[in-house]
Amino acid sequence: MKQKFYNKFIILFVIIGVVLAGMLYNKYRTAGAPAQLTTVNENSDAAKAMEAIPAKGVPMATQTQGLQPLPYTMDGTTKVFHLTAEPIRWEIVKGTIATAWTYNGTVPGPLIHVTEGDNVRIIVKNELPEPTTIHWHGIQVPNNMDGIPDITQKPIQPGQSFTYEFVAKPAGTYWYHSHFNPDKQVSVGLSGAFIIDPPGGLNPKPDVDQVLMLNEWRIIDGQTYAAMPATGMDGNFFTINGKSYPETQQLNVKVGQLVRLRFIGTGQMIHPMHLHGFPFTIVATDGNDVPQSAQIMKDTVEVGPGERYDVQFTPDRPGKWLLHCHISHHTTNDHKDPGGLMMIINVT
Ligand SMILES: [Cu+2]
Repeated sequence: MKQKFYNKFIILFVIIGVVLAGMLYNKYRTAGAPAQLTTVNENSDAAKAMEAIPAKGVPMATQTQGLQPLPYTMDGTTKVFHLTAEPIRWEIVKGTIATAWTYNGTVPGPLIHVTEGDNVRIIVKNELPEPTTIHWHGIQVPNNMDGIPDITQKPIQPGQSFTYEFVAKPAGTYWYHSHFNPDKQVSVGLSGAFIIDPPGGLNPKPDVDQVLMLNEWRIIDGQTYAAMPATGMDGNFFTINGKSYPETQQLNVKVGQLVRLRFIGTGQMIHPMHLHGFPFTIVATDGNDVPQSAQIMKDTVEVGPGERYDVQFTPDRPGKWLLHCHISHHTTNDHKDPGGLMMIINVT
């Protein structure tokens, strides 16, 4: 009788032990598993990142082209610029409208164009539904102007402003972008170009000088999501300066003119950009001039996330010459070919 009681006790003890061990194992497995192996139920950050950008009450853009030169006022010797981070509905190709988070209502944001040594002040207002900051990618700013949330500054809360101030240096092709929740915020539009001219301008001066910002978008059933490669959230639209082909800008050039293209990789994918008709020379990388003895000629340049390549060429014969990404899926609009990262260089 006594023995039977002990047997039951031991069985109960083993069952409780197995259940407890299972619970502990599960807790340990979840904590240690790579993010993509946890389910949305287990990972509230994943669930939040995969939500659509709220579209309710977001107005249509009143402008149709990004990278417009940003006007400024002078305060003594300082150039004063204003940027407002705000949601806008942005048509990236006919019939496809993204709910974008923008600077001043355009994708990309405005072009800040100054000369090396200029004192600049940029007053940033946050009209987004979440905090943000701006990082001045590649510009040699003081640490407290670098825009890193909780490391160099407090995040700019919705409705609040922050003033960035620095000397623009050195000369080159740079860009600015959100550094708060960048996986989402940069993906859905929070970036713009920042060009610093050398004193006296470029020598030789290009006849045509064009910034080309490359990005990926995820738009499903009219809803915009952050395009996050390798998470199952791949992009299905691809843009040059906020537009997919055939809405990308056509660049008009004359035979014999010096053309400078400034590629900026703002998304999370590599885009090997290929020019038909003529090779080009890579004259600057990430804002730094390439010494003439080290310059190489190519017809395809891989533009990775965050990278800038300034390339120059002089067309010697007329035609509609294509410039496009050589990852063929990136020249489609939601799987429809042609589209995406394609534009025409029209040489006359
Ligand atoms: Cu590509």
